[in-house]
Amino acid sequence: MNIDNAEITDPKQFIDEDAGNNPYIIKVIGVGGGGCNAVERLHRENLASRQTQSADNASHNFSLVACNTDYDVLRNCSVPEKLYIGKKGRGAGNKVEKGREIAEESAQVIIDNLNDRSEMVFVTSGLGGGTGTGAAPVVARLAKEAGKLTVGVVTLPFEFEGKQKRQIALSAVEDMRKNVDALIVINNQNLIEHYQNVQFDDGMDEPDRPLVNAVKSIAEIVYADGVINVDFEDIKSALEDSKTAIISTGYGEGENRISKAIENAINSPMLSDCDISSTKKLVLFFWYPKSMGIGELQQLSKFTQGLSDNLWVKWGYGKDSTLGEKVKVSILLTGFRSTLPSDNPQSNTDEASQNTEIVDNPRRVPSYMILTPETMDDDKVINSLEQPPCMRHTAEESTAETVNTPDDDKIATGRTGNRTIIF
Ligand SMILES: Nc1nc2c(ncn2[C@@H]2O[C@H](COP(=O)(O)OP(=O)(O)OP(=O)(O)O)[C@@H](O)[C@H]2O)c(=O)[nH]1
Ligand SMILES: [Mg+2]
Repeated sequence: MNIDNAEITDPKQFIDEDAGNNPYIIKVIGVGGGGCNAVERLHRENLASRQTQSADNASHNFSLVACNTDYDVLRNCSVPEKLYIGKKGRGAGNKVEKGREIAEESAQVIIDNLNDRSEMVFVTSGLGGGTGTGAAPVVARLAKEAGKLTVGVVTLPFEFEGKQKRQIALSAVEDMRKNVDALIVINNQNLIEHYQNVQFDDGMDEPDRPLVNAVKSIAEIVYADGVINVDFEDIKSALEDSKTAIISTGYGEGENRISKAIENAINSPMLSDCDISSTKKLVLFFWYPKSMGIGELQQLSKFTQGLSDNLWVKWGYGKDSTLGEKVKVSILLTGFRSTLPSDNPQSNTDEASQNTEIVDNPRRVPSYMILTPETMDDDKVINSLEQPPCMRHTAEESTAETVNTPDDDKIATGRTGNRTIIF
């Protein structure tokens, strides 16, 4: 449909009829400017990976929707399915209440869009403006009310955007958390702190990487033909009402390749601080090469020993002859405590925020480390404590598609935010 000629008053005009009848159980809705940019990047990456990957690779089995109040953003967005909310075709002017009101007024259009085969919906948004901040919690609520497993993926503003925006965003995090099964919080400021020497064009994709990884990982796990299978109901059991999640895929090669793959998966400098030692549920699926030995499974024990005693675990595996000597691990960690950076800590005592601690200065949070008895005597571990991996971290190491090989090949370390777990 030619949206240039459309009347702005009818929200349905932006729904591309050809893109309807979504065949996938996973759907991603980007809300507001940042959210639309994120689904646009996912769309571009999808087109590129379809050309390079084999037909049975399931990592692109999901549908994408760009949702906005802003006519121009939707017109310029290459995502095929567009969901216009509003009347005037302009944004919400940084007004959260306006974004929320428009979404409530457009509830039926959103409900209609959700009325398809999707069973899991990612709602992604940049928090701090008007549309995404106000409308994303409404979209998430409607998705959950429609019975979908709902995961929010949101960004916190850069420091230069000011304290006021940060406070608005942090309060929207709480709104989101009340309306989703699990929330993934990305801190834009971490981009500047961790990718200082990266070209602007390349670096600006990094905040979207946790979303891209999460969506593709779920698609791959759900559609994989495992020898021991993990299906959508397992994913649902792990994520439902978990409030916090890390969902990612990593690769490992050489000695301790399983540990390295896990580290590669969970080690994202873009994520807001996550205390993964308090993880309640774990889903782990690995693809193994022919050369893998039974003894290598011990690396999984080392990893789970570092998590909580009452850990719920679901695991599966499949063979992948294209991996060469690499191991590939897709992982879901849910229900852990997270801390959010804030300049002015606010009360977070309600039920929805019980997993979240807002810290007044994230740099003061001590690193979290778990040491097993055997590693306590290991000089390499002690050296690693004196110079933790987060100090050695580079942009290259955090890319899930690259194999991460720590300097020290005897131990693997995983880290999110500024916490470190050694296993
Ligand atoms: N990392 C990243 N963050 C973004 C991007 N675009 C926007 N943001 C963040 O998202 C916040 C909200 O901006 P927008 O998404 O443009 O705002 P909006 O939801 O469209 O709201 P209005 O335009 O006021 O209706 C910003 O303050 C940024 O921190 C992007 O492409 N990448
Ligand atoms: Mg906008």
